[in-house]
Amino acid sequence: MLRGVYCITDSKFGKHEEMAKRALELGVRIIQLREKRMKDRELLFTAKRLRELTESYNALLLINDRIDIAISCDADGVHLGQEDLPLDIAREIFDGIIGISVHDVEEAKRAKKADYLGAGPVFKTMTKEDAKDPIGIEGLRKIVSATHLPVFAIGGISLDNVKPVLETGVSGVAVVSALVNERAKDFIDLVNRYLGI
Ligand code: 3NM
Repeated sequence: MLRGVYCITDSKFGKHEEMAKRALELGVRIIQLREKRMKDRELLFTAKRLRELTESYNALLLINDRIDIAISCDADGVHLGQEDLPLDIAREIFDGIIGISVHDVEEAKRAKKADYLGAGPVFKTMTKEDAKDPIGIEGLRKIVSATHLPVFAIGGISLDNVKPVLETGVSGVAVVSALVNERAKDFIDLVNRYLGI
């Protein structure tokens, strides 16, 4: 199931539930709740609502950063950055899918016990405030070659630039803004067609 379009919800672009529902209706089967500002209680209730929603579409739900919230809402997985809890500690306390953000081959090799890698930003993105410099298609290709794990490319990916991204051999693409415009369906269809989903 770790293939295809991976939708990250971000409250900058609208309500988490609305973003997730739209993506699910268009055929996306992996949703990540990414929320940096909400109070814990509101975040938990949001996560629980997303859990119900994703379950009804038979889709995966992952929670960004927060293993406690992932456990509490019975999510399928968590996504962790380089500054979050180390992978081996996360494994000890969380029984589910663990994805790790990587920026280069060294980080990809260090994350070899993850279930998947998020590699990026591939292109410049306005969505993540503290995004690093883009790794480009070549940087992505190097990461894909250095790991046997499924790789999701992330960062600035849109209908206009997704083809060369797919050609690197990634398992999928993780996006925020590409799913909040009127071309979202074309984007999903293109990715699914390319990956044979
Ligand atoms: N993480 P968009 S880039 C959430 O490089 C996130 O780890 C990134 O949003 C990373 O698809 C990013 O709108 C933002 O560019 C992705």
